[in-house]
Amino acid sequence: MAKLKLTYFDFHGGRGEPARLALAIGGIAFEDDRLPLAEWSGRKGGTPFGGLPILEVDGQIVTQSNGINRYVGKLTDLYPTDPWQAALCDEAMDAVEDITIKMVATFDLPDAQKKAARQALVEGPLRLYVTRLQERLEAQGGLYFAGNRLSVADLKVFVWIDHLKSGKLDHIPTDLPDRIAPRLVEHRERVKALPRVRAYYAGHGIHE
Ligand SMILES: N[C@@H](CCC(=O)N[C@@H](CS)C(=O)NCC(=O)O)C(=O)O
Repeated sequence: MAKLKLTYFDFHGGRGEPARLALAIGGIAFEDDRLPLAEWSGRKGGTPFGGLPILEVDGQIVTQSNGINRYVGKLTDLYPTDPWQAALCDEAMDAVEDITIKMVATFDLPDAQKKAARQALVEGPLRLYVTRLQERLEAQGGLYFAGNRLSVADLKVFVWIDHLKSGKLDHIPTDLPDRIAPRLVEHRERVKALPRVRAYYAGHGIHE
């Protein structure tokens, strides 16, 4: 088995979390390299595209979170082998990327501008992506985004909905998903309740 090292920031969530979860669920040993945010400015310039996560496989590195998700999904049987189901899995992951990029664009705004930008997001793209992702989930039967079983798409959407509901995003109402996409909230609860997901978070001192 290849030697894996996944480098991401030292918080739970974000673009690195689905791969951490997939590897934990799949029982694949990896070095969980968690970079303190304070060290990032000194490291950024040495990374291929100036961002994390980075996956190192036997000394070679690869970037781009969804590509990493696909790779670890293949290692852990959490990425569909059927091409159509794989496309559905990719669709959900890329949709989360789309809306993540719009949210990240508000991070460094001064507070008044951030508030206005996030209110516009809530009324526009955020509402659209949440409701449309729920529709895509329901179109596949309501339980999983692809292949009628857990995949890295479920992990990515779970991490995103968890973040939206966390209260860590100022000016984003934490009950937005509950109000407009209750099936996505149920999906989040289902993923969170998986024994290996619970064990992963318990191992990090998180018992919810
Ligand atoms: N397209 C890249 C984006 C990577 C990215 O922007 N990652 C964020 C963390 S989620 C980051 O490194 N931010 C710090 C920075 O841009 O300086 C991917 O999907 O991995």
